[in-house]
Amino acid sequence: MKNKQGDKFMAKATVKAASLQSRHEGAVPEAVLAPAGRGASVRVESATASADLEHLLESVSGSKLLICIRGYPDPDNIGSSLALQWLARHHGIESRIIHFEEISHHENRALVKKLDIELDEWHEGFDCSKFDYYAITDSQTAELPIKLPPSCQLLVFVDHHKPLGNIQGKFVDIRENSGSTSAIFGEYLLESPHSFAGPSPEVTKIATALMHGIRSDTDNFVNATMIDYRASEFLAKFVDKDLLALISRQSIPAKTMDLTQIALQRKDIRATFMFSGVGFVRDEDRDGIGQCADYLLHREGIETVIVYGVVGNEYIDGSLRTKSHTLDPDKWLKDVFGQDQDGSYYGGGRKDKGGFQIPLGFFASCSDKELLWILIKKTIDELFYDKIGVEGKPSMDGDGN
Ligand SMILES: [Mn+2]
Repeated sequence: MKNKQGDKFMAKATVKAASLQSRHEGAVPEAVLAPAGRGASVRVESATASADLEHLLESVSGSKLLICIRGYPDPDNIGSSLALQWLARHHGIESRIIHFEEISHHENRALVKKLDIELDEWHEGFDCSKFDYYAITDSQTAELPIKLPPSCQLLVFVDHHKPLGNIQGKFVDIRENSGSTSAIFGEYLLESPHSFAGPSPEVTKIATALMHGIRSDTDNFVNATMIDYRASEFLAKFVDKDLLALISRQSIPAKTMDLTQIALQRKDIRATFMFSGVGFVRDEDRDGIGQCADYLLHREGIETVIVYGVVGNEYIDGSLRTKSHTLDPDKWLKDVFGQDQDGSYYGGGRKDKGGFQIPLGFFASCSDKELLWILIKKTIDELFYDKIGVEGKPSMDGDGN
């Protein structure tokens, strides 16, 4: 019965979104609507989005929702998940937030600990069968690393990246013109008839998490858009400023510092590009790769930095950071690495950052790690050199190890 109601909602939302599109000249993001037809997902836009979400949640009142954090938990997906949990609860929907990867970044561990956020880490014994629906926020795809029961359907999908493939959910709101998913959820809360207002410890917790999400995804508002500003203006009233400062001013872990030193030693500068292969990195230090790239981008004359390494002896993980006005990280990484056999891209990104992951597969069992790294580094570097049109000679700067 619930599904039937959900389908009804979908038809309504299609009509709403279509009428909106004609009203908003110039301000409509590229893909407001997915192609109509059987099973087509609905992409809604601001102004109806929050009302549509409220209607949908009301239509499945009494159900159980699994809110999934795809990839590594970060401020944007944690804040968004908390906000969705709050909205769902006001419609009598019980939910759990689950993540599949470890919380590896020290700031994110501080966020969860200081705000006392309840997240479940996936484990074999986790019972998915009781959930009627699932939701995904802040992710480019709706694929999960686990199999949910076939009856469990995608209820809510909200994101601000370029989507990978067609997302089929009952409510899909993808806004590439937002700097963060947290801002989109800030808008839902602002427009919610359930009055998101303090003072209450829960409102403070959610607002602080969302504000941290917006700040961290927009590089402290440098890349913020109107959606981020509007949400921040609203959330600021409820934020615990001391706590926010505490969460975002954590010291850099020694491991990240070490990794940055290695990245500097192994830097390979080609025109305005800096590449650095840091070798084998422990799984829990994986976020250090992105932090290294952030740091190296400060170097004068460098516009784009790519740091990569082998994480957990399982896959090659890389982070791209750029301040170039012309380089599109998403397109650049997709051009360099292409797709796997299933048609999924190895890399992607947005505005000023991107990343890639390439499984080592069979080669993970190679006993000579030194040799394996030489092979990996040569292969990756040649792809980069080819892309930017330089020969694979030793660089003028750095030893290029
Ligand atoms: Mn995000």
